[in-house]
Order: sequence, then structure tokens, then C-alpha cells
Amino acid sequence: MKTGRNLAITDVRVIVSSPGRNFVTVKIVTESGIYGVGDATVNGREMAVATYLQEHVAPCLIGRNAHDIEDIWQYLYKGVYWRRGPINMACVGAVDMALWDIKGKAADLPVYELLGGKSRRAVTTYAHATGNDVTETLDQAARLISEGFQTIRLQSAVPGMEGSYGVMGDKKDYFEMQSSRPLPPEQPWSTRKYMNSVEDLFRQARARFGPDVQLLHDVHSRLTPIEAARLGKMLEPYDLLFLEDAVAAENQESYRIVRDHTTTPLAIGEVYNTIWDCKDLIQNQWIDYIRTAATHAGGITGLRRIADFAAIYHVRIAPHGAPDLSPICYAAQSHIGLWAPNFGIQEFVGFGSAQSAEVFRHDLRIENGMIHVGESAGLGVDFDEEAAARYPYKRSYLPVSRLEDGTLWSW
Ligand code: EZ4
Ligand code: CO
Repeated sequence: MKTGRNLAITDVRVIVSSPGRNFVTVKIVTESGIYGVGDATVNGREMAVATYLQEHVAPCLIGRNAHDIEDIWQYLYKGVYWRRGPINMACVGAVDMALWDIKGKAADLPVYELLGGKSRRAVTTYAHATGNDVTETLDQAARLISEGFQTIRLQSAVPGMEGSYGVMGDKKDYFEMQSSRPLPPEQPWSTRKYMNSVEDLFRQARARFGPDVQLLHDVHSRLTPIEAARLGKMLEPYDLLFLEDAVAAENQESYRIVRDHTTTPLAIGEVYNTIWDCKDLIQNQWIDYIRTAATHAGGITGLRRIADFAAIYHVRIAPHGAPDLSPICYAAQSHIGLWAPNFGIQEFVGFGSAQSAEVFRHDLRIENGMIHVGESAGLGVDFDEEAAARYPYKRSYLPVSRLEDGTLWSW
């Protein structure tokens, strides 16, 4: 394809580094010297993405016009017989982010301007409060509220269960939990113990913070639809902004059951890779927030398509913001969040470790619980390859979950 303003791609660099945790970064360089960066991190499967990019994607990009974002997206999607899937879509996502970054730099405009401009002043986020008991969780929530966050995710250890989701005791992250043997840590799960304790967390939270603060909770896909329906009803008096991942939904129809029984708003999507994974959930209005990440669902182009489709059905976007998404993904999602008319909220766990700040330089800042996007052209985030080389890849896994009798469960 020949277009007027050619900006030929001359190099595609794939860097796996571990500044605090593993990230897969793509750097696309053009003949003009303008380059763009993208995040391709798939937590626990980083080398699969890196090899896919290096071996299968990079050769297809050399010589192409970096301005042809849509054609390159289609080429890497339809042009792969296999389509979809987390590995392919993270690679499409990273390339797509890098190309938007390049287009922004070439136009001397921040990416949100290319998307259509600002719909709001800044990007509202929610922060995480987690603790070994209800008091510890709520003390942390109180600190976050005093820092200016108005929406808090609450997770608390389930009494009688060693190591609940999101609660790590004296370990700072899942990396540390794997200690000397890099194999998935195992955590127990008991639906009964969880269901018997979770209401108290929200009862005490409302008693302590009153009605104005927005609260939410991540079930992390551990319930069946009818259990999730019961949980949604149980939590209705505490007025959640949303209940996240109540049920794993490879079968999207599962959410019909939950929806039929509760007015607690529902959110899902952090493991989805395309619009097809959430099509039924959205068009049947079984959910209220779609949580697909730019990295995992085909980049800015993929997320924008999902956002526009979701808007028709009163579904808002609430992109995943875990620590395994690099600052490049945060930047991409912040530009989308500034633009999307149906933006809901952005999950926020900080911009990463001190090591990560050496590697990723960005002009995002958080103030009163909102992300402010700077005025740099492109995504406003740069990647320092020399700094990254100081932090080599370390094999790492997310935990797995087992019932008390040993049965493998959803983590
Ligand atoms: O499952 O970090 O909403 N956030 C989450 C996180 C993610 C893990 C893996 O990406 O659910 O805990
Ligand atoms: Co989640």
C-alpha cells in the first residue's frame, strides 16, 4: 500500500526486562528516527510473546509505512490464520501502541488529540486496599481516601484460609511468593468461608466511611453463576460501584443468571483479548463495565473498538491496571480514558517500582486520585534500553488456587 506520507519502519526491537517485574517492550523505529513504544507483557508467559514478536511479527513490519495503523492491525489479525488468542493479541496490541506513539510524534500531538480530543479533565482511578483482616484493609482504605482517592477496591483475607486472593502477608508481590523455586505458588480456596466473611468487610466499610466513597470488590472468578448471584444480592445494601470477575465467563451466558438476580453492577474482561470475547456480555447488557486492557485486547485500536461498541449498550470501560501492565500500557489507557465518552474508571496500583521508573520515563501524574496526562507528543512515555539491560528477565508465575481437598480451582 502506498500513501502520501511514508514513514518506513526500519527496526523492530523486542526487549524483555525485569525492573521489579517482567515486562515485554516493543520499540518500533522508522527511517526518520521517530520511534514508538508498546507493551506486550503477558504475565507468566513473557518469553512466548517475545519469541512471537521477534520471529513472526517483526519481519512483517520492516519496510511498512508506520502511519498505516489500521492496515497493520488487520494484517496482524486477519493475516494470522489463527486470529485472536492472548499471545497474538498482546503482540498486535504492542505494535498498535507503538504506531499510535509514532503517529502522535509525527503530528506533534498527544495521542488523545488524535482519538478525538479530551472528554474530561483527567482520568479517575480506583486504588486497592488489602489487609490480613477487616481493620487492616479499612485502615489502608482510610489512608488512600486521605490521599484523595474517592473509589477504593476492598480485599481482605478470608478467616481460616492461609493466603487469600490479593493478600500476600509479608510478601510484597507474587514474585516474592515464589521464593527460591520459580513455580506457581499455591493458594487455598473455600467458597463457604469466603461467602461467610465478605459481607462484614463491606458492612464495616460503610459504617466507617459513610455513603459517599465508592467501593468495589474483585472476586477473581471463583464463584459459579448462582453463587455470584447470591453474593451480588448480599452486597446490594453496600452499594458497590461494581463487583469484578464474579464468575469466569468463557461462556458469556453465565452472566445472564447473575444479572437476573441482582442490581449490583458487574464488571469483567481483564483476560479477554478481543471484542468477540465480550460481545454477548455487552449486547445483552449483562455487565456494566468492560475491563479489557490495551495490552491484552489489541492495543488502542482494539480497545477503542470495544469502547465504541459498549457505548451503545450503556457499558463503560474500566481498563485493567495491574502491576504487570507496563507504564506504556498505563499511558495508552490514560489517553483512551481521557477521550472515551463512555469511560468509567481506571484501576490504579501506582506507576511501578523505583527500578521501573529508571526504565520507563513518562509524564503521567496522579493527583487526588486522578491521572493527568502530560502534553508530550505521542504516548508521553519513553523506554531506556540501557537501564532495562540492568534488569534481566527472571522466570515468574502467577499463583494457582486449590480447594481444601486439593482440587485445582480458578485463581
Ligand atoms: O489478576 O495481577 O484486577 N486486578 C487483578 C490482578 C490480576 C493479576 C494478573 O494480571 O485481578 O490481581
Ligand atoms: Co481483577
